[in-house]
Amino acid sequence: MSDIETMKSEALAAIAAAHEPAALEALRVGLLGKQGSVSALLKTLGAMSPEERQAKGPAIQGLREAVAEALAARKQAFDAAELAERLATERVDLTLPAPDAPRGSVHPVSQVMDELAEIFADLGFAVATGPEIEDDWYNFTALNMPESHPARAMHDTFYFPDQAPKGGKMLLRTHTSPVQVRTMLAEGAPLRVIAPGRVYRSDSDATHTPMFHQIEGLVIDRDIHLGHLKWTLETFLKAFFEREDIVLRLRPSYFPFTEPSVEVDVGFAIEKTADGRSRRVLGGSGDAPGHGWMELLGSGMVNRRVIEMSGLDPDEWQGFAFGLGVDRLAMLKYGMDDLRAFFDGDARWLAHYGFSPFDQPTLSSGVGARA
Ligand code: FA5
Repeated sequence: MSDIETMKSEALAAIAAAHEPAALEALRVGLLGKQGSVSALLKTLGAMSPEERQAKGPAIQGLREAVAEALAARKQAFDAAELAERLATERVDLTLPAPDAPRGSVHPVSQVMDELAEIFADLGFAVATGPEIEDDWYNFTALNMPESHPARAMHDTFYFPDQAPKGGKMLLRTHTSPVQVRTMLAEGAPLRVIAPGRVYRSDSDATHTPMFHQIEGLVIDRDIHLGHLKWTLETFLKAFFEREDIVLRLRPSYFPFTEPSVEVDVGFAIEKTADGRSRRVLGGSGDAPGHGWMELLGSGMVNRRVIEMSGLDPDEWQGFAFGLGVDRLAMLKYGMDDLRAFFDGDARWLAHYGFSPFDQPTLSSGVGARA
């Protein structure tokens, strides 16, 4: 038997006899490690003449492969045995009581999203979604903002260098309104949907963050008018703030994708709560002494051009749409002052403002958490 054959059978026998992972690892280092015997043999290949290398090379390479394979197979056997032993001995007792103080908490934005979905589901709205990396046709053009339309500049857009499929550029969507177009194109009419999600703008101060959350609402049907929009918003805001004395102020506004367009303000006052937190409580007119108006959302009747570009006949189908800032709603309901803290990831802030995961919002027991 050649030296190499002898080395191989000795190595394979030693690997087969290794009785624990540490012994196997020592063998691996001794054979294939930097100073290992097989590695040393491999290094001799470099100094051989081409003829010699042709004669001895395959045997040396074969030795390395056989040793590596045997080591891997033995290691796999050890791992499988260890797993089998753990499965046989480790147990989780699901009957044990939960810890007194659960450590995780639900972020206020997730809480408010759940509350909104609950309320709108009760009003018969389905949930629609769209991509966060959007095509500028859906984000702008189809919403009646052709290239060089001045309203595009209002959005401080993050663009990608890539070309979009329909020309123009790819971008991070600046609002949830492109989901209006995507849903009309995919599902036709009639429609009653909300589209919650993340949106992005190059903007940062106490009431603006570069990433924030919006929820879009869209109703398309025959004979829809502004009264339906006002009723829907009033009903939703009363359920969300859990009070009947909500007063809305509708102001004429401008969005290229709605006509007429309406901005909605809500009356608020500042109150000290028992735990010392200042909380903005809504209710009553914003013109009452000590009260003010806070802008909550943009809305309006869907522009005929948008209905047309979404593949529907505007003489047959009309609708209303609204878009609101979820983070601002959370601030207003739960009394936070700085929007940037929402995304700092500070565990103390979350412990203070987070919600119990066990407290699910429901319309019957109240959408506000009682944490
Ligand atoms: C829009 O984004 C329109 N798409 C809304 C709309 C939808 C109008 C459907 C008509 C029909 P606007 O840019 O005003 O509109 O933003 C809507 C809301 O998002 C604002 O009222 C505000 O609450 C919130 N918002 C806007 N920018 C920021 C930001 N940088 N940080 C946090 N919230 C923001």
